[in-house]
Amino acid sequence: MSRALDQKPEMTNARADYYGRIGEHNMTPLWEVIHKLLAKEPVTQATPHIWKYDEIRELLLESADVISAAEAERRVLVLENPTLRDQSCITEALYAGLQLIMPGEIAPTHRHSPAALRFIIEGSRAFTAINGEKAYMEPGDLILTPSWVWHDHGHDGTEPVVWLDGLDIPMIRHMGPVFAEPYSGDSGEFHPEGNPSGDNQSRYGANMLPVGAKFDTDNSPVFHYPYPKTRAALVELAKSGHTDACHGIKMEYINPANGGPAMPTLGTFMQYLPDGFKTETYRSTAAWVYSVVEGTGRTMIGDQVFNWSPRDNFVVPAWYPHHHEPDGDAFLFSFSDKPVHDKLGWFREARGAA
Ligand code: GTQ
Repeated sequence: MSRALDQKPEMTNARADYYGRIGEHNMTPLWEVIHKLLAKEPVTQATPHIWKYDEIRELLLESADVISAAEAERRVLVLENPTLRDQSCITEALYAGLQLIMPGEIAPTHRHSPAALRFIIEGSRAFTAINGEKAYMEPGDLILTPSWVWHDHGHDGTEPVVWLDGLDIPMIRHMGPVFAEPYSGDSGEFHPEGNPSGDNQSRYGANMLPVGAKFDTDNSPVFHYPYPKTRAALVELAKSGHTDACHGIKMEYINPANGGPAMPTLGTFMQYLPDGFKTETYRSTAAWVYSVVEGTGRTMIGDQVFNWSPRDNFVVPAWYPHHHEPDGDAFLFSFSDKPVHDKLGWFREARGAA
């Protein structure tokens, strides 16, 4: 017979009395909690959830009447997991938010130890400047602001621009080392202009590296991945039939300098689910935040069904079995804490029905 790790010892008066006395010294018996500390399988406090864009868009746009981007520092509605409210997180390890910037507005330069990704949801011609180099936004683009780089946001276009922010704040907060700093240089609260827009892509994003290039971080030197290029690659790959049963055609954005994830703490992915393709059930120790780019369909997470359309965002917490059923061609962006699980040897996945 195998030993069960989930059996609590019986409580007796003598034990209760003893626990009370050791409690006064800030001690507690491991044997009362070991089954929770060492659960058989990953347990998450997070709940699967979808934020339907058409239900929240007006509220999000209304935030522009409530506060300016400059006064807010970052005008963001944080996507809080329903069972982790007031903790500014979408899973135990991940932060997500929807950021709005209006034409002509600015969000001043700052930097922080948490890393951020921006996945553009609506609008055009806003930009993130990284060390003064502008990345102009179009829907479906991915822009990175790795740990400790100066960044500000601005808007040279004519319509509201909204993007999904993904940050590693909760995991860093858990470990301790969150630092943040506003920029104040000779140029005021904005970093001076840096390289011309697009420089990072020509320098590092053409399957070539400048001779003698050296890198002292695991962050991708490419910080802007425009959607048309990503999309075209996935569509071409689908033609050759290299489709994964659990993921369709799914590609990770990488750091061209080391072949690893684009940032060391946040994995970023785009997946194409061709018309008629249903994925097989999948689960992983890593959690997933999805943003629907194109197409409609549904994702079964545990025993719940989440119907999605473009611009919806939904979360698959750790170890939840899930699968996707697109109605036609669909493109889904996702980000995840997977790189951390990989690096530390914790990553596990299960493919197919359990
Ligand atoms: O744009 O730098 O959603 O610093 C949260 C913190 C966005 C940002 C967020 C941030 C930012």
